Amino acid sequence: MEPDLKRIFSLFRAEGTFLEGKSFGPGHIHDTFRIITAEKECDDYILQRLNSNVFRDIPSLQENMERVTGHLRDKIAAIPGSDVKRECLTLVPDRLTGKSFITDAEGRYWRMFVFISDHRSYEKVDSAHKAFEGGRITGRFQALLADLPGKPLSETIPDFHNIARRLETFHEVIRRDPAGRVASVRPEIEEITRREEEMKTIIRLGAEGKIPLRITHNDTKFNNILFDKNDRALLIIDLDTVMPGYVHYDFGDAIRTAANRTEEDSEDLSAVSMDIDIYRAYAEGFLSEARNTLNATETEYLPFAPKLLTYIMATRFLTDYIDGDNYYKIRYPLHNLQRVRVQLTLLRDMEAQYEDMVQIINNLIR
Ligand code: ADP
Ligand code: GN1
Ligand code: MG
Repeated sequence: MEPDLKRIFSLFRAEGTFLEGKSFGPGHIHDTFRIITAEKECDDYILQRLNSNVFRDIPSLQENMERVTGHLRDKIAAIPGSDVKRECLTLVPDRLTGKSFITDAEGRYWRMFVFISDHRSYEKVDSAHKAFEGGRITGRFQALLADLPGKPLSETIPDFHNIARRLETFHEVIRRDPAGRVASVRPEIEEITRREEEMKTIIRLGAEGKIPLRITHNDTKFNNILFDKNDRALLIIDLDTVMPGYVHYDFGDAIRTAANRTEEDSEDLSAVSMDIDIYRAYAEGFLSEARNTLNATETEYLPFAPKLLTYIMATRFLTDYIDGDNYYKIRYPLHNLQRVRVQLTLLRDMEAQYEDMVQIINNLIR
């Protein structure tokens, strides 16, 4: 049944009259709607019905979100010339309780943000300038959250980027083969399994105490960065997975998406490759903000991060395909498998360019 957006909107402490609500954006996880208000001077809003299959504890997730947006708001407000309303997400409270979410009659959770007007977002990146800007805003995000006070953030999805755990799940679903698809994806399974040990490098360094857990975004896919009309990066959105993690997760996922010459689900595998100029520009922007917070081992392993995140996504998409497509939204039956093939193609290309990737970071930190 279609949700009654007008009624749900009325439960939040928003300004303006509901004019229209429609599906919005490219997200794979929540149901996202843009609410347009009747008055020109009032903001529009983003209303989201949250995916509680993916996020099992929405109250804890929203508590993270309130702490993170509150901290960012205070710090950004202190930067001369900043525009807090456009450089930070604004949660709209429930009219009755003041909480940052509501539940509907079916027990589904909803939340609302002020819509960042007149923004741009990109699935792929066609200029070094946009890449630098994306890197800068993600590096700044990391630096601004380094002094978040209080207890550690909740793990909204436990072991989200823990590749050892992801691989356990992967092998478990292969054993069950619930949709009878394993026989048709043997080459892809082999590509994953032969890289398993190499891909545990980052968690191994963490366990050895060589790299620290930080507050990371964990979903720095390029379309989660919003730009203004002059292509200056405003902010990074989609804060559901902000939680303790390694810096490599943020750098890696951004390169995976920004430096790929085509979309994550491109039908044309020959178009998939990593643009090293985009990698360089993103790294430059990222390090311009984050380099002083990183230790030598963290920077040394930055070039490895894009390979890891591309591999993690290949593993997750393939797990979901074998499982019968229960996690990611798909638009056609082989959609997840196409995503797997794109990620594996991209990974092979990163491997081919790895020496250059290392050299670029070495030059930037010299
Ligand atoms: P998902 O986890 O499903 O990707 P997001 O939180 O990223 O959900 O939101 C989905 C899309 O909605 C984004 O890609 C973006 O286009 C849009 N969006 C989300 N929040 C805002 C906002 N405050 N202002 C403008 N657009 C937004
Ligand atoms: C999901 O929410 P969205 O669409 O930005 C996923 C990410 C993946 C991405 C792949 C909570 O991100 O981990 O990298 O799809 N988010 C979650 O497109 O699983
Ligand atoms: Mg998103």
